Amino acid sequence: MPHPKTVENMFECAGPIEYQLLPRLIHVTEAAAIAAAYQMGRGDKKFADQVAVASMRRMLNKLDMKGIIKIGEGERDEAPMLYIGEEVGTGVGDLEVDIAVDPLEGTNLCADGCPGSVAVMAMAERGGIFHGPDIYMDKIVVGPDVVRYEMEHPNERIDLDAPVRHNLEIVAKALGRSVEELVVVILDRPRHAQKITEIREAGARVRLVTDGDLMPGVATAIRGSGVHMVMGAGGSGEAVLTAAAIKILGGKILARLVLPSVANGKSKEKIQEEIEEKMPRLEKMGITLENLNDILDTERLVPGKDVIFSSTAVTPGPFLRETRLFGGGDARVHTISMGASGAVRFTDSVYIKDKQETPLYL
Ligand code: VTB
Ligand code: MG
Ligand code: MG
Repeated sequence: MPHPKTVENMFECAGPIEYQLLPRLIHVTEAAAIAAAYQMGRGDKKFADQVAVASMRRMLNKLDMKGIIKIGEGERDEAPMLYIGEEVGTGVGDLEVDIAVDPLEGTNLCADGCPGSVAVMAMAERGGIFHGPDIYMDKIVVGPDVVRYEMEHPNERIDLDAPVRHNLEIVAKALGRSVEELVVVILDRPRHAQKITEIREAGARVRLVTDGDLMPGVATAIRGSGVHMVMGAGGSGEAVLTAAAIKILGGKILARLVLPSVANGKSKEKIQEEIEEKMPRLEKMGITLENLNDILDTERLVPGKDVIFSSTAVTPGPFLRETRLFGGGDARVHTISMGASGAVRFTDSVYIKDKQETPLYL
């Protein structure tokens, strides 16, 4: 997708998905975020998730497209809505779209009223989104400064297998600061104990999050967000959604599938059992025991050309304000949305049902 030099040639640069669906995608994540915001802090993460899923699905079904959920709420038998393979959209028109959704990313955070929960989704043309199985992915996420630095210094590259210190030093040089000044976001999990120690020993600062490493990944590509790098294993769906945004923003993600049993240190028998259970599904996606350990880069995770992404904050995030609720169902929502042409929008939207009854709170 060519990048626009001016706003005036934006229309020519945007692909059909971006042109036709991006303005509507914003409303899809906004609606899901508002639904979830009503459940914020009520301690019921399942219900919060459920209302976000239902809202997102109703909105998706209003869009003129032939959409298929590629990353969703799980397999058909375990998820009643937005399951992998579900067809969404009106079916009108000729847009064939692959979709990745996380209607409420950070369900615990929302239920506890803590920062970091969002409604998020991405779309691309058919085949444009990696739809691996729902197992962990280890990853490193960095912003566009690092990509530029790598182009200028071909021998210095971020490497998932390199010592943590090596990667931190590259990020520090790319950002023109010291390792001590970097902030690395990582999920606070026992599986990351070693990595957290290594990051600290290398001198960088760690921000542990109890959940939600997707938006911090996006934040690495946004100056002033205070996040320079994301590391560690999280959901593969979350990694692919991160990849969609990071591809548009010119950053970089390196990832690798991790069988859950390995990450959780289970017994050998249990590991074998789980591999056997997961392998048929993996093989359908071209993943075998031989290439399971391959590095999946941004292009492999999101090969699509006409990629769009939208995320609306339910609770406050590194660069988005939370959804605020006013009288009678009115709401104010903060969203980041973007398309492959390079158009990135931060929208601060207010929805008023009755102009007489509710004065505008701006
Ligand atoms: C990961 C992470 C997500 O849930 O999927 C995590 O990527 C689940 O990991 O951002 P655990 O199984 O260790 O809890 C989130 O934190 C929230 O969906
Ligand atoms: Mg979810
Ligand atoms: Mg999630």
